[in-house]
Amino acid sequence: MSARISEHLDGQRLWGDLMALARFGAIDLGGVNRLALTREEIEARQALVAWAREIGVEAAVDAAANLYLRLEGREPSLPPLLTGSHIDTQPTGGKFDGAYGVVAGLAALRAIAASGRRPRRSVEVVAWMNEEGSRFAPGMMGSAVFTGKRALDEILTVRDKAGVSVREAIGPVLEKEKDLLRRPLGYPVAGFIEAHIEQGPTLEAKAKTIGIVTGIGGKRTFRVEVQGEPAHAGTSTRGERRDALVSAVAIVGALQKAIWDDADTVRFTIGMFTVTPNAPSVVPARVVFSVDLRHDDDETGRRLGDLVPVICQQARGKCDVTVVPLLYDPPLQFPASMRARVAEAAAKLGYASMELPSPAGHDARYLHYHCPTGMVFIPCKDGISHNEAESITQADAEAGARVLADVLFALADEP
Ligand code: HGY
Ligand code: MN
Ligand code: MN
Repeated sequence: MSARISEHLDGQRLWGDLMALARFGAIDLGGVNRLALTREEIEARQALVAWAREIGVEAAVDAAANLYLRLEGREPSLPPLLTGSHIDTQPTGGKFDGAYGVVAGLAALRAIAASGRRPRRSVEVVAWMNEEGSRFAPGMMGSAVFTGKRALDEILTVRDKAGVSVREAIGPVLEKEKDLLRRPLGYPVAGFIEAHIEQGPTLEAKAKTIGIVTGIGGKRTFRVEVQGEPAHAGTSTRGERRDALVSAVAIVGALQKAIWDDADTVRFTIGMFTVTPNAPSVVPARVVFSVDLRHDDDETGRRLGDLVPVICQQARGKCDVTVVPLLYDPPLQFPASMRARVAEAAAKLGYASMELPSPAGHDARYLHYHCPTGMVFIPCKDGISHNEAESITQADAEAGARVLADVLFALADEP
């Protein structure tokens, strides 16, 4: 019987699964557009369930459409070990953000099954619903509801730009998966380990194969609604107008001036910006835009985030403005015990590793408050992500999955 589970990891199959999953929502330039709860994601979920069933792993789903692939342990009544990530993407997403963690988790289950050994605890791969938050904001809805950070009823009312609610979008998913076991939300979990691409340049620059993630930076998001009045572009004078675009541009300029810092440590992004009615000869009546503010220091994040509504009011001009806070997640540090597990597994496998923080958000952020949580990073080319050009090597994909498999088995088999 082999010493390590990772010796049974099938890297070829792992890579093949990543390429196969990327076909669901494939777009030009090698990217993927697989938004939460869309047909493309339903089809990708079906593929995951089929792959899991090949090794006798049963699938389950909960009321938030989180998908669970469970490899039973010797003592199934014990709280399971969870791994996984998300398979929804950004509109100009890559093949690997999220998908890598789910596919690597499934590869780890296959390796355990192939080893002929079963750990005490069951091990489950989870595809958390709507991590990216690009169709329905804020993101990380599935893990937030599972861990009780948000109420299911609250997220079900959120609507996308077309006015479709999460409730209306989740229906077809649960209908398609009506043959799957149903899971309660928030059940006890022994631990969560998420494998993810770094989405930054550090590991590649330092020639490290494995990232031992120390924690996740703070994140605050808002929706800003600027309300003016539609008018004729030819007959209304500037003095008469309540032009929502003029006010929105003034607000954006004031926010950037107040929040961007010379040291470039604050990540301030306005990624979504919609104008209504968005017609060439109509003075803009309404502008809605997003604010995404990140910082690894909680006091700075609090101070700068608190400025957002104040500055919006000050710079609104003749329009009305409403600022809707969506998310306030403080920075966190993963427990040393989980970081040590990742470091130990990487060292035993001979992979160069280093500790580093994650400025990007992940579902591990919420699982951290539910059970002992850690993350394993692998490098991505030039740190590119949320971009069709996102790229990793097969060797790094396999290395991360091997570390994941050994960590999962060690944690799941603990006395
Ligand atoms: O936005 C984030 O940090 C994550 O990639 N969704
Ligand atoms: Mn991600
Ligand atoms: Mn992402």
